[in-house]
Amino acid sequence: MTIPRQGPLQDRAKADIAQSGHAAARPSDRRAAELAAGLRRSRAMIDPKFLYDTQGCVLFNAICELDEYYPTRTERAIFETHRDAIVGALPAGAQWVDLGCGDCAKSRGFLAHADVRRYLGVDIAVDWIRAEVDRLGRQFPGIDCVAVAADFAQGLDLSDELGDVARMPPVFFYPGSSIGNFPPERAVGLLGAIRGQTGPAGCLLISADLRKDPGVLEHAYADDLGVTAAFNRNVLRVCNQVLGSDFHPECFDHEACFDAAHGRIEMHLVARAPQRVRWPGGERAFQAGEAIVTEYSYKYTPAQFEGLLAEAGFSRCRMWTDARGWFGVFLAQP
Ligand code: AVI
Repeated sequence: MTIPRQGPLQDRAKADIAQSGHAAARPSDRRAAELAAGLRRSRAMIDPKFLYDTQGCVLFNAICELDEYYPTRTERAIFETHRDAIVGALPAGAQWVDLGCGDCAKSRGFLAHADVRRYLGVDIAVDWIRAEVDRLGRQFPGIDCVAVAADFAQGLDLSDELGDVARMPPVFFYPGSSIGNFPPERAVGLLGAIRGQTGPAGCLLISADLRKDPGVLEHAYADDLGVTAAFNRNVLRVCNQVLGSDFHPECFDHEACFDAAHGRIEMHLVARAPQRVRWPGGERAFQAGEAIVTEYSYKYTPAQFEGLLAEAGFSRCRMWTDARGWFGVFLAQP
């Protein structure tokens, strides 16, 4: 199973999977308390990390195959079309730092062509990825492949693992446009932490989803088959498991709308009729039409994203995109 790149969201689901091979059956009080706090807010919220239990990850993988969900295949096409130019811009003798590496699939195409001496697969679910990193090591015997446990959504410090970055410049790799699931100020924090570890010759290869017609965006997050709706509603099932609530997922409609003021897709679950949801120690009434916010996905213009990279301390930036200019792969350098 492939889990989406770690954003502000999937870290705990990965930890559960790392520990038990499936989402935890008896989640911690902390998770329950976090869910209850979000549901009590005047605008109810469920943190998007709860979207990614085992079933949520399977549904996310299905989303990536949908006609409407262009990011995955567009990024793949950009990588394939511009592989030589991207590889040509990378430092020689690099250490490849795959942030939220999962099954390492996206790195493989680069490792076959770039001058890489070391591969660091970074993920919170280190037990889960170790087998994948070992497999990568067998495929590329000339590259020293290492799995590193880090919850980089909470802060990134790989200085011990990276060693002398002037001698072996790091190429940080963060594909999948997961940076868009962070609010911009948190995105700058993560990008700044990466910049603080590039050294003089390292760089960051990162993808971001770009602004486009809101109709295209909304369709990508509300597909005709209803896969994204199932993915979104599944979070109420997770909520019932973790919090012990009595949500009826079928009583909520999936909604995805583009908020132009914030430049983000918002995923909502909208109550179909007035209803009351109870859990041990709490309850929440929903009026018909009242929404729970479950995820933000920020979309940037190239200039806006370059601005974030500049704010984080990167002074040079190149972008590769597709013919429609829907998706951007950025190479940021000190
Ligand atoms: C993981 N992340 C980049 C996806 C996105 O597009 O923001 C999550 C997603 N949510 C609904 N569809 C996909």
